[in-house]
Amino acid sequence: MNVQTIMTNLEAKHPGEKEYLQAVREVLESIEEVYNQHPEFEKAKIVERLVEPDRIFKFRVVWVDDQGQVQVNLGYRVQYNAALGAYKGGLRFHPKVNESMLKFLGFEQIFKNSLTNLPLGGGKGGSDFDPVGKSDEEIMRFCQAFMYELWRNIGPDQDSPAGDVGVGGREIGYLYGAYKKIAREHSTGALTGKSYGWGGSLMRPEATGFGAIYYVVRMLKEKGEDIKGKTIALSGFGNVAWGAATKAVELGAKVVAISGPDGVCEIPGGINMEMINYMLDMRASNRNKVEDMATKFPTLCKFTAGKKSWSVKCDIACPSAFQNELSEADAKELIANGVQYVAEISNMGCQAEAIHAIQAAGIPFGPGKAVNAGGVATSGLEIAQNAAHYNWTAEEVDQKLHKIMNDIYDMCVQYGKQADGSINYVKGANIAGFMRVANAMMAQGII
Ligand code: 2IT
Repeated sequence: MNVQTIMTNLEAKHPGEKEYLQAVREVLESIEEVYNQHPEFEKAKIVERLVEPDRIFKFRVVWVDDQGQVQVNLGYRVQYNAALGAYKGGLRFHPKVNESMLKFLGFEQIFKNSLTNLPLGGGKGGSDFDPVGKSDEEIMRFCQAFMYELWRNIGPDQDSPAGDVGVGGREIGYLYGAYKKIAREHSTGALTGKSYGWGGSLMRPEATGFGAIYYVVRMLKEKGEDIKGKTIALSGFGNVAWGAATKAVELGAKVVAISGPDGVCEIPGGINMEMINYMLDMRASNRNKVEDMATKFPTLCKFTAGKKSWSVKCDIACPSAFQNELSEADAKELIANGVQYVAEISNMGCQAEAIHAIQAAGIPFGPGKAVNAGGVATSGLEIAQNAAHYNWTAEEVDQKLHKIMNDIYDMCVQYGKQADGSINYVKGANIAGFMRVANAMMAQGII
């Protein structure tokens, strides 16, 4: 494989699909060396097959808002690769959603799901629907309209969506209710992230953030350090930041920043449980303003409009909101302020130049597809429980999640250890994730 030749062809075929091309380039660059040691991969055109999704569904979603106005959105589901199992991946509702964004997320999902060692293929979907400012009824009507179209293409043995940015427990409830009504399929794993009591798994809401902190703990341990007493800057205040903050505080770390599209909330004394719980109210309000935290806790937080979490001095920086949210300039500011570790909890949270700057400074960098894999892993555990018509206890799920994250960490070290003893977690995650998919594709023939 020649990465540049493949990228030139892809750029010509998919012009302007920035995020998709960025995600593909990052993976190809890190697997190139290993790939070229396997002439059978080249002969079977594994990479050329892997970079194009199996199929993409794109559909119109029509719904009526509270004013009686007809609204028209676009819906998508990208079924990317099923070598390891039925398609699996979240749904993102955000005004910037387009095909490129969902292709990047679906492509990343293939390798992330592979890292979990569960039988999960890769997929992603969503809509350009903007949940900000929408009423609960509008959210419900939109979810129902979205499912009118999507239901035919999903199912526990076919494709199982979950949440992502803009899609949480409430949305999954409405989507699942609509799915059951239309498909007449009940108690199945056609969607994950359901609430406990009607098919959901305990610990699924916490899983992405908890898993990420389990991974970060291992990154620190590698250097003989403990998370206790470390300061952490998170971004966003959604499900991912909420779970990470909960586990970080439990382990004695201090979360000193969260953020929103409006700015950053600095929390010099560290976030407390009351504030962490308030993050849930902030999300449910659909206002999408982190300033609400400072309004509610004025003596503990300081809000600064237009600033990001990366302007706050911290030991560990964890992007946990959106792709490309941490730029090269942000990385340099973090480095100047003494950051010791960076771990992406969002998907592709760092721009490529930011990752290069962090790695060049000798700072360990954990990539999203490994760090945040606990979310989809626990979705896999939810499907397993659904198939068995059984529920595991929170301790059982957490134990399995913890083991999966430890195994992912070990695989990243195995494939990412450099000659000088340092660990390139990006390379480790990409190679480990890729090899399992490539071997499955080889075994299943040219299809
Ligand atoms: O990016 C992700 O891994 C998710 N949004 C979760 C996917 C899932 O199917 O649980």
